[in-house]
Amino acid sequence: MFDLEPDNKFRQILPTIPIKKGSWSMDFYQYEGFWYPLFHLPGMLFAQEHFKPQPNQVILSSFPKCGTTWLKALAFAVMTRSYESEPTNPLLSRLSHDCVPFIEFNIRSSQQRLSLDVPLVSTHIPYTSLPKSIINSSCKIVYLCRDPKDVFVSIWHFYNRNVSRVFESEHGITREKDVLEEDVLESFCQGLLSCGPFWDHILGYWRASLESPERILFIKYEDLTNETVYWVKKLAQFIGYPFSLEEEDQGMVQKIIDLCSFENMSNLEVNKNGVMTLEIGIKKDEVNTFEFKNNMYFRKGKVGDWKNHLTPAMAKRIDQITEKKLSSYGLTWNV
Ligand code: PAP
Repeated sequence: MFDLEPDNKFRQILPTIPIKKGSWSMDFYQYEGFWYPLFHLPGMLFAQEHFKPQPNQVILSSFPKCGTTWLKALAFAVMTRSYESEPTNPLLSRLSHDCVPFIEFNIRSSQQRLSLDVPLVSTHIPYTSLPKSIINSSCKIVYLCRDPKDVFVSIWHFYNRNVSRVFESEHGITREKDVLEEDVLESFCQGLLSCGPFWDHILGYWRASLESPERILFIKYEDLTNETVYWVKKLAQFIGYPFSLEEEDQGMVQKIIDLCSFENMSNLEVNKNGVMTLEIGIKKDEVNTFEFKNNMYFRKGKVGDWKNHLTPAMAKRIDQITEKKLSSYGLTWNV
C-alpha cells in the first residue's frame, strides 16, 4: 500500500532509523526525535526537501487532534472574510482540510495546490523538523495546542475508528475497541503516535514562540474555546488581516466565529457525509491516497471530555508527564 519511489529519502533512511510497535499493532518510525507511522513520514521528508513557502504564506501548525480543523476554518474565514451563508463560501461546501492543504500530505500535487489564492498551509511537523525553507523565511506560524488528556482521548477515538477500518479491509479482522486500554495510554506516553511525543512537539513551538513572538503565535484550544472573540481578533491581527472598526461594528468577528463553530461545521452536509483524501506515498508516477470520512474530524469539540473516558490513574499519569516536561517552561492546564 505504501510503496515508494526507489530513490526517495525515506527508502534511504529506512535501514538506519528505529522502529517500534504501537497500539493497534502499528509500526512507528523515529526520525529527528519524533515518531511517525508509515503514512506520515515519507510525506514529511518530501516536504522537508521540496516545500517552498510563498513570502506571505501563513503556516498553521499543531499536534494531531488539537483542533486543526477548527483553526483552519477560522484562519481561512479571516483571510477571505467568508462569513455569509452564501453558496459560494468554500467553507460551506468543503472540509476546512480541503481549503487549507497539509504540506506533508499533498505530496506530488503540493506545489500546484499550494499556490492557492489564499496563502494558508498547514502541518503537523514538529518545529525542529520543519522544512528549512520555513524556518529561514519570515512566514508567520500559528500553533494550536490542547490539554494532552483531551488530545489523547480524541486521538484514541480517531485511531480506533480509522485504524480498525484499515485492519478490517486488509485482514478481515475487526480491531475496534470499546474501552480505552492501558496499552494505548502507554503508546501515547512513549510518544508512539503521529509526530509524538506530544510534549516535545508542544515544547518545540512554545520555545520558538518565546524566542520569536512576532513570528509564532501560540494558542491553546481551551483559550480559543473560552475567549473566542479575543483570540480570533488576535489571530487576524497576527496574520496581517486585522478587523477594521467598521467590520467589528458590522459583527463580522462573531459571524466568522458562528460560521466556524463546532455546531455549524459538524452539521454541514459536506462534513456529515463527505470524504477527504490525503496523499500518503508515491508508487511510480501514481500518488497513493487514503480516505477519511469528514465526520471523523467532528466528534464532540469540548474542553474536558477526558473526564468521561480516563480513570483518575490515567489522568494522573498524563498530568505527571505534563508537569515534568512543560511546567518549568510555564505551560500548564487547569481543566
Ligand atoms: P486533525 O489533527 O486530524 O486534523 P483536529 O481537527 O486537530 O484533527 O482535531 C479534531 C478535534 O477537534 C476533535 O476533538 P474531539 O475528538 O475532542 O471532539 C473535533 O471534535 C474538534 N473540532 C473539530 N472542529 C471543531 C470546531 N469547529 N470547534 C471546536 N472543536 C472542533
